[in-house]
Amino acid sequence: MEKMNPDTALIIVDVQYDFLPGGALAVAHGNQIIPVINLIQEKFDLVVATQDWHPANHKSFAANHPGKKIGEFIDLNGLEQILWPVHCVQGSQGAEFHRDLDQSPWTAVFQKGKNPEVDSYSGFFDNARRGDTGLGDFLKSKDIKKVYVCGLAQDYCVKFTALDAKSLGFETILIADATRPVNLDSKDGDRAIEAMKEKGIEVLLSTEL
Ligand code: VGL
Ligand code: ZN
Repeated sequence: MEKMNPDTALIIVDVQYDFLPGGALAVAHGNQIIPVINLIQEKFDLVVATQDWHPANHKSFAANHPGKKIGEFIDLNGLEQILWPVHCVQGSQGAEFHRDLDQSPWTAVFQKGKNPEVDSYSGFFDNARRGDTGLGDFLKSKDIKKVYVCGLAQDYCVKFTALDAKSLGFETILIADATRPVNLDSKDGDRAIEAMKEKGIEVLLSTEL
């Protein structure tokens, strides 16, 4: 398989059991992206992954707000926060990467969502843009100019990772068939694609790489 230019990296977002069918915050058909990612990984010299990695007391969990339900919105330290089911708790099976996903090409894993006071959809920064996972500096240290983004979920962590990559100056491409939306609203996946395109993110299929 022909390799991409060495200034190019693949970012695999949150392909963890809790986001896959049967998981706590399952993305419908999320498992279908695994063989696609395994195939395209071989084209990249640099592959990194992100991992949603919450402490059990994370304030994005409805269970940590007595009387509140999943899907309700709260104010969390000045940011609007949707309440999620308990997911990707540090050390739990649900936080592990799916066993069928080939991790052997990965150079690094960037964990996010560790601060219980703020959610962290992007693999670069938390939602308040205070905490930094180090992913941006890592990519720059490797002279990466262009990033391809895939994984879960298209309308949350993939979208915000791609938007932050673009805002940091990386040429950014979404691999549309290597991501799936959680679609709390049935249009969220499509809206996420539009929001990314609007910011200059290119959308391609894995077959076009
Ligand atoms: C995600 C909701 C909460 C994601 C993570 O990976 O898209 N979504 N935490
Ligand atoms: Zn999360």
